[in-house]
Amino acid sequence: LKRIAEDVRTTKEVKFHWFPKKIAELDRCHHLVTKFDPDLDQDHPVSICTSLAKSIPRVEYTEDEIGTWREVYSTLRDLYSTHACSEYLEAFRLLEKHCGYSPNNIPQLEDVSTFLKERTGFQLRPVAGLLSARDFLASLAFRVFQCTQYIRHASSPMHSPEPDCVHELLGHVPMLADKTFAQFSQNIGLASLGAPEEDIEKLSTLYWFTVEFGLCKQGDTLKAYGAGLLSSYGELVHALSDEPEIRDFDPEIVAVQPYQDQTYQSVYFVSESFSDAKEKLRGYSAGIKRPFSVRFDPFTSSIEVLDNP
Ligand code: HBI
Ligand code: FE
Repeated sequence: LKRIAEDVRTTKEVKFHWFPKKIAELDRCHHLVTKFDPDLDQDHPVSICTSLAKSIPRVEYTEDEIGTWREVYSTLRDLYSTHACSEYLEAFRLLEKHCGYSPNNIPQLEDVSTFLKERTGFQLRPVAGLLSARDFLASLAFRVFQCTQYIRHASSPMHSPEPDCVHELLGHVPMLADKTFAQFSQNIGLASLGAPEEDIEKLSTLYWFTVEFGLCKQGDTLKAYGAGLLSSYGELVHALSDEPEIRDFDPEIVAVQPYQDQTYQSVYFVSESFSDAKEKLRGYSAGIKRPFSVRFDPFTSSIEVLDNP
């Protein structure tokens, strides 16, 4: 947007939030938010290597940590065949075969990242905790998923108030191996670039009710694809019971649906398919007011910015 930068006196000038145009600029998208009790975070690494240029350091998890993983993994795995969507099940099978997914091993982010790159071009980047919504969404525009590497505390294996590697590896990673879902995720990211704060808020809410807590139709049944569901035994059972309200996915409605993150959701949204969700999101995103449009160039992994006429 040189025209705007150089010609600041034009009456057409519109201000918008800085956003990364090149993948290397994601180094500037690392703003952490402390939403939860910082005392719970004491044993998280304070500084970790997050550069995309370097490989992700391998972590040697302790026996205690592997014990926590084993407990969650074994419990959830039993539910997946009846509760997870087919795209998830297919990727999970491959992850067990090729990526060290097993009850006795916490997969290494570097191996998982290599796997995802081959499947959908998504890559992982280690991050120290909960990022600002703007930074987190911006990375999705580049098919980068910012991923925690530490595991929840052993005192509550079935619950973590913050994202941890159980949530990322069992919740997010299998879905990011699906082509249509990967495109859907990137599109949320692209819609967020330089968007006003209100739109970031709405896109976060859309992300919440799809990527985190989404359901989809498969044949005559409902299945889960949201990472918050697929990494929580209790909520996965709840979501597919007859307790919650189930509504059709409509971005205009979902974007302003209030939610809370302290207990199970009381409403979930069902997509017909990932292609359908992607099409609906496209329509929604077209309505976000920005003085420019963006296009991802996969050859250079950069964002082309086009001035709107
Ligand atoms: N940060 N590390 C991390 N992981 C997430 O899953 C995450 C985040 N920040 C915000 C966020 N998710 C979402 O709640 C939306 O606001 C995008
Ligand atoms: Fe998540």
